[in-house]
Amino acid sequence: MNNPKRYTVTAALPYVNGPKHIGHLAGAYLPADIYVRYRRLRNDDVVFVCGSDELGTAITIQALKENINPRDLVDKYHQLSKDCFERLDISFDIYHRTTEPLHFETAQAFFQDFYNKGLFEERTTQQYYDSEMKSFLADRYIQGVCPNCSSDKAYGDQCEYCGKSLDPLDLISPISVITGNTPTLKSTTNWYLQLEKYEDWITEWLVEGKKDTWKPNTYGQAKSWIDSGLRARSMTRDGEWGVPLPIPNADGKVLYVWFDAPIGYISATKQWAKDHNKNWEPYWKDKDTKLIHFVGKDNIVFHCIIFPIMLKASGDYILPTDVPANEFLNLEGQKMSTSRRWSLEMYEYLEAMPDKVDELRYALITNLPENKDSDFSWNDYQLKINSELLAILGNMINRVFVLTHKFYDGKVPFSTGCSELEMIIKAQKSKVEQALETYSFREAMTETMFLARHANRILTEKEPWKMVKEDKEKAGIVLFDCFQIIANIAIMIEPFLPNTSKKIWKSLGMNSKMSWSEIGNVEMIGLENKISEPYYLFMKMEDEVINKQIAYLEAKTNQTIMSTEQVLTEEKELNQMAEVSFDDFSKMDIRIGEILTAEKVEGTDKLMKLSVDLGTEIRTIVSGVAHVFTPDEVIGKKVQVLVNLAPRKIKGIESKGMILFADHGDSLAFVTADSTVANGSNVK
Ligand code: B3M
Ligand code: ZN
Repeated sequence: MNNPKRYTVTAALPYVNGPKHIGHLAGAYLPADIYVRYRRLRNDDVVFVCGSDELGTAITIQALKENINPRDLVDKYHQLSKDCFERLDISFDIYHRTTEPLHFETAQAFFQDFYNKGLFEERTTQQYYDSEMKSFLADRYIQGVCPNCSSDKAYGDQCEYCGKSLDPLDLISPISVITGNTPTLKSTTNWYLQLEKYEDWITEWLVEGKKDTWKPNTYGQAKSWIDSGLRARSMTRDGEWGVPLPIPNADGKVLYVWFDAPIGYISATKQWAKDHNKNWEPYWKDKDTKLIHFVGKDNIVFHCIIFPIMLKASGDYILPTDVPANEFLNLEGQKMSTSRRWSLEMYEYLEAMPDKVDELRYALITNLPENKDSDFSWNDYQLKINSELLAILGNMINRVFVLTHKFYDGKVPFSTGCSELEMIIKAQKSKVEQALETYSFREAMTETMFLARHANRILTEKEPWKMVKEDKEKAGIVLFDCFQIIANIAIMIEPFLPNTSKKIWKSLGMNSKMSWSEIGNVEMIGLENKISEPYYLFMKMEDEVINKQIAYLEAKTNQTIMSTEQVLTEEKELNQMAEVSFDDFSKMDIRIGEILTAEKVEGTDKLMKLSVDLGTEIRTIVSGVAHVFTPDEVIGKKVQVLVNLAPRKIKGIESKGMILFADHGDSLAFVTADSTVANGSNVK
């Protein structure tokens, strides 16, 4: 194949406004990783860049909710995402951050260049402003009555009920989603990129040029956007948490996050090049480089239209060769959502199954939402492990090793490569390549597993354990062939299940570096290979483990209070139930308190504001009990209170401490104390 050898591969920069779930993983990071690993095995020159998208409204809003400053928020989630990706073997060459000075410089240079070229139009418009937050409200943070269908939950940019796209000024009785206040109109100036000037160009480049090569879902969505006409779009915002505009008289203005974020790919590449003494420019400017963006379907417009227009406008950049966007992954049949607590976060999985990374990768790969939404379920996950990874791949390898130890003293029986096998493997190789080149990773995985099925078929048909009694040499040839298949699988499976690949390779006594070009070699393993003892690649996934995860998901979604901080801690506890030291336990200051007053928090279903007498003081605590108890039922109760939990704001109320409950699915009971116990007594 005559491929250009240089690839710049990007995976969408995740917002650091919370933990990322396995839907994100299946949407962009895992497919990108498979692709990149494949290219590296082919010795292509690849840079795989990603990093945290740390600026913009999504971040400031979450910081407000968690009552911490944006800097602390992004530090926390950047580290969490980075660690998770590492543990999931997503092999980024760099995981950068859009808060790095290098990124600011790079993004500002783009803006300055467009400004100098006169590509912006300066416009003054009226926008909604929340005076309590002292900030303008992004469209998503304004809610009101839809002028079209009268639903009272329409957002500033769209009514989700009737689907009509809206301007915030269209909303009747608008309110700020964040504070609940009625926002006021204030005039403000912003810089609009005149996308409409690129309509002809993008029609030619994308609508005509990508029709036959891009995936239908990506192409279709991009085309329909273009068909409905391009309009100028503001590339700046009022605010502080962003890249400041590099031009005069623009105090208090920052770059729109979707202007700077894709430039983040370029700054990441620059940093990587710096770290490795390389030149970044060919990766973005040499026309022989292929630029490929892996994203989820909600990012298509930005990667297919807006960013390419920016690259084009800047003059000397290459354009994306492809944007293989994925649809969404559901969880147990429902849309995944971190805020609704119907999600499997990457860190949750890793805590529950720390040594089962390839198992997850496999379950996701065989289920990737490549052309339509797909579903992850724990039962399917179990099935994939037990009846595919274990039954087909793991058992086959185990059998071959057992037989070799039993009848051939652990030495690979000697033979010469068989041409039929060579043909079969080469045919698989080209199927897998074809699938990988067209981003059909599910298919590529199936075609790889075909080789393991094939080895099983050989074993079942030839029965070397019987044959060995009559013709040891002939039985040896069967095993020899199986070893060649196993070695070929080790290479072919590397992009998908890197850890499994490594284990197999090592067990075969191979030290050399793997290379894709070796696939098809049917004399890779011979007498000189010192193979390991028989081993199990995968362990059976038991029902109890699966049921526990299903129960956990259900319990989690029934919980009420949503501070991410709390979610993180609680989930850690639920998931692990690990041993704690006495020191850990003694850090908790738990005391007996008495509920003096109770009232429901307005506008919520579950929250109750309580005042609790702790002997030496009376504290306000917000607790998620209003769906179970009336205020009258709780007043006078003696309860246990974790008094040194960091205070946090819930619905605008400062809550200091946490009341302990016995939680049994949907029933909830206070952990009470005898009425004779004095308020403030320590619980030990
Ligand atoms: N941060 C959206 C997201 O996390 C956005 C992607 C940016 S890619 C340049 O889904
Ligand atoms: Zn509507």
